[in-house]
Amino acid sequence: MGRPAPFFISADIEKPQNDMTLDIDQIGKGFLDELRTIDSLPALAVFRIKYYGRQKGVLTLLMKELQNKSPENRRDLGKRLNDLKIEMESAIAEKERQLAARELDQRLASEQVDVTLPGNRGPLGHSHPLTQVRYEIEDIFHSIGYSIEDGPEIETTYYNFEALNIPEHHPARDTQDTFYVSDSLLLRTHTSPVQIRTMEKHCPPLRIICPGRVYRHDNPDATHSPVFHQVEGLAVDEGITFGDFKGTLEYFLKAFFSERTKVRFRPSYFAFTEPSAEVDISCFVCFGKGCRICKMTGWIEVLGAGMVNPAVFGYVHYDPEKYTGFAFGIGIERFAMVKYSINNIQYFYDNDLRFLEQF
Ligand code: 2U9
Repeated sequence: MGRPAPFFISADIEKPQNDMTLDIDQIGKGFLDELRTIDSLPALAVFRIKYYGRQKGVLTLLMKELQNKSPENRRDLGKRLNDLKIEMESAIAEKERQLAARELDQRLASEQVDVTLPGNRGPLGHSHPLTQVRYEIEDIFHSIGYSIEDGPEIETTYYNFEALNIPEHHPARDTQDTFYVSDSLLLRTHTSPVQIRTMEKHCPPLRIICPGRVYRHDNPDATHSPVFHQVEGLAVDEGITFGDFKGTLEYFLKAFFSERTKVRFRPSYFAFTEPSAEVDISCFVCFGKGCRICKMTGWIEVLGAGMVNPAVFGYVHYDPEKYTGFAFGIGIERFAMVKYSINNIQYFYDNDLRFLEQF
């Protein structure tokens, strides 16, 4: 706690007159000794009161004592006391400056900000995994000359069925359980109507993909949802062959899944394509040996496709003798599930961040 307070006590003031000179010298020395031990501004404030306090300050009491001195002694002692007072004031002011500077240094050091540290980033959002997969599919087709088209989600039975070679009472209408808005309006069951509308507007050559939401009257379960997403594609030109069809889809599937992917075309049936095919990729888990993912077949079905049925060209007034084309349909959810080994389609719609944050 520093040194003991200097010797001065009020009783000293009652000393004989010739002792006062000595008091002044001793007080000056004691003052400086004690001042050296002061190491904070609050302690300095207390110290100042001790010497300058109005009632019991050491200097105040000495000043009062002067009145008891003879006039000649009073003048001399008064001058000495005044000098001491000035010296003490300037010593306190200097000490105050030093302490204030030191406290400022300490505060600056403790509050120092390292501007080179990286900032705190807030959590960053990103696109939904289905949107990411859609963008990937779009990018691949865009890079080989396809453009993107879209159209209405509420469609007429003409564009959704008839123009696609699915007449009324055709069994194919039953295979796509439909939400009807009225007798002739429905929620589109595929994005194929967009291709019909585009062909109505543009002459060949045509290379388009049509991404979008589609609706089917299915009960939700691990592999079904009444609303899901497709990217359908269509290429029409003179001289498009089955080889173009196979080559384009093989290129796309290798680009999307991996270069090592093998592609297999199995015969199938769709009213709007002839011949039609279901397209499989080699299992990326067992590479064709057979495992749980590919149900021991070595293959995973990923999309449906085929050469455009010439009957469809009749509806849009394209000459079927001059033009050929191929078309394909991709389920975005199916692609995402295969690519990321997701076993329940409902995860895409639950909006559970623990799932979404993985993408
Ligand atoms: C026009 C002509 C032909 C589009 C095609 C498929 C085969 C197909 C399914 C894939 C998974 C639907 O989402 S899914 O369930 N699609 O198998 N889609 S051919 O053929 C067209 C489209 C438009 C004018």
